[in-house]
Amino acid sequence: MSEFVIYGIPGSPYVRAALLGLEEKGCDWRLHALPFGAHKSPEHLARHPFGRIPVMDHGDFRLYEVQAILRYLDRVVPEPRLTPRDPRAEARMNQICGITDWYFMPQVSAPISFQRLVAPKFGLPVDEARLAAAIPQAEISVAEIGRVLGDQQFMAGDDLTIADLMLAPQLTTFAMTSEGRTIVQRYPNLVSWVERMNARPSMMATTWEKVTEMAKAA
Ligand SMILES: N[C@@H](CCC(=O)N[C@@H](CS)C(=O)NCC(=O)O)C(=O)O
Repeated sequence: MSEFVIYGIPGSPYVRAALLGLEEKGCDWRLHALPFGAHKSPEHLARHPFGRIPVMDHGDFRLYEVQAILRYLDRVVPEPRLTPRDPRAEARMNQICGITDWYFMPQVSAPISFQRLVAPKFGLPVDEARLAAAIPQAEISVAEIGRVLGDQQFMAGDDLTIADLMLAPQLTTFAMTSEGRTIVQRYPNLVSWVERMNARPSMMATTWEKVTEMAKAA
């Protein structure tokens, strides 16, 4: 099987979600690291006209959008399976993927986690007013994710699925911020899920530090 190549910037939660899928499947992959801001360069816009990361190459097949990447990966590398067979569990997986893309990313990760953890690393100003205004929506997102998780081990049941891989880079990072820690701690089931996810070899292999080291070594 051809190697998978991921174009992205170390630290991006969407890049990490793609890498998690590759790690969970035990695939050979390589990061084509881009410097901060290079996702808007003509070279990258030729790969991804919307100027986002990641982009994946698998042989002569190029794909962007992390849900599409993870679903493709689950088809071409069937084991371990990351999509439930049960229709309702699959629907829950899809629901969490949608919540991650439509609510958690724009309403929690961008206004809170990015400001607290990413902006300072790149010398960007922190917009405290935007951050404070995002707290009520963050509380809704976290409460709803906690409700969906219930007493299951993973977001769509007792097996790891694409939903966990989509959400983990964002929710575990949010839980590292002071605001996120306070909110997540209200839900012991989510605290356990965060610990369970952080303990997975795939998560440990794709921390910001590890991916930055890989980018430097490439
Ligand atoms: N729906 C896209 C979202 C990707 C995304 O938003 N990636 C962020 C990095 S985590 C990005 O490229 N941000 C650059 C920007 O918003 O200009 C996907 O699944 O790939």
